[in-house]
Amino acid sequence: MNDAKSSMILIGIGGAGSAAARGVSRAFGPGLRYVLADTDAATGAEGEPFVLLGGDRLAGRGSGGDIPMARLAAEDSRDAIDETLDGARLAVVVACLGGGTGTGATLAVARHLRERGIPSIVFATIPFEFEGAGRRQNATGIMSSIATEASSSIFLPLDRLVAGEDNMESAMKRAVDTLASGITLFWRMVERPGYIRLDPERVRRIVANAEGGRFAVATAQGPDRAAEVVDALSRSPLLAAGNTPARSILCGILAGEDLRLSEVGRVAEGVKAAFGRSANFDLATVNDEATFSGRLSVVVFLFESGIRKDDDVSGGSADAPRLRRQRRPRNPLAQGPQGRGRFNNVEPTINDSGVDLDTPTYLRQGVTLDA
Ligand SMILES: Nc1nc2c(ncn2[C@@H]2O[C@H](COP(=O)(O)OP(=O)(O)OP(=O)(O)O)[C@@H](O)[C@H]2O)c(=O)[nH]1
Ligand SMILES: [Mg+2]
Repeated sequence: MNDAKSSMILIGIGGAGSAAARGVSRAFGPGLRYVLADTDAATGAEGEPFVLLGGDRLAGRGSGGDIPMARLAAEDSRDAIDETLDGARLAVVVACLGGGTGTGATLAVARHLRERGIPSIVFATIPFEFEGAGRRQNATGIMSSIATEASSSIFLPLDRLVAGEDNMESAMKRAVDTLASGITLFWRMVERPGYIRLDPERVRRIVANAEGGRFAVATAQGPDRAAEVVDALSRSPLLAAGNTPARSILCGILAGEDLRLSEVGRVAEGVKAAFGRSANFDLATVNDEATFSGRLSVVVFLFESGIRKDDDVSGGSADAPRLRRQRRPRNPLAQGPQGRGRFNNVEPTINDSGVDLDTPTYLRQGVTLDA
């Protein structure tokens, strides 16, 4: 169900991106404003808010993995997308990179949101290793373009999202569940908080001024649950990013009514100690007595750039010119310094289809070289 009053909208793109957005909507319950967008007419269930991308171009049959086609389809459908954006002040986009629509349409939608002056945070997964080099190259070839268009972007390698999972089917399912639970928590921190809430305008400013992002969720129960959660988060591969310090930290605590004040303090202290005391730190709590009695779940979002601790965040909103500033595209999978010597921090060459031409041709075309 859509809540016209909400200024945050969730946009699920492509088959798997739409499944993740639907998962968030189900977990949140009524009131979450969302829309699904796909080139495949079968994605939208009856009664669901759904935009069919590229109706004339693709006739609802999906893009069949064609990234440039999916991107054109999304551009064709800008008016239909616009109809869903009325009054939106922050867009959360979720997509799974690798196929045609989740990859190509996501870039087009992120660009469209930027042109409309709506800050966006894109959650995008990178295919599993077992999906093969082609799909992974589709994803890695477009990441820096998406990072440039979106206000902030969080790229989640599926392998890291479910590290340690061996069974393929449960890994697939758990990956989407983890992604959906992180976004659900984000939503609840803003729109259905417990004792401490995040101000939606402040979140909007953080996202609008951020660059790279990371997120992870950890859950524990028992007397030491706060310390265990902090320990798990500080070791999470999803939050590790070489030497890139976090500039903004959003921390959400989900618990039942047994949440103790000392636990809130311990989590806040532990997260600050793990991810940087000089970063801007925002905390929210979310109550969930029905499912969370005894359990404590903490989500941490790290943004590599954002409003500084001493910035004035009291008034105003992110302005469109700021959204249009040039960003330095980055390789979100990189764990350390990017590039060396004269290639350090060099802008990649991206063609009109979003393909990174600095990637060697043999890699882009999936040619195997003899050793
Ligand atoms: N975890 C998980 N990931 C999935 C699942 N299905 C697809 N994916 C991931 O999502 C990526 C994109 O697949 P789809 O969403 O099917 O593709 P699409 O965006 O609809 O693109 P086209 O159908 O080619 O237009 C895949 O490469 C996988 O990494 C799933 O059931 N679970
Ligand atoms: Mg599809």
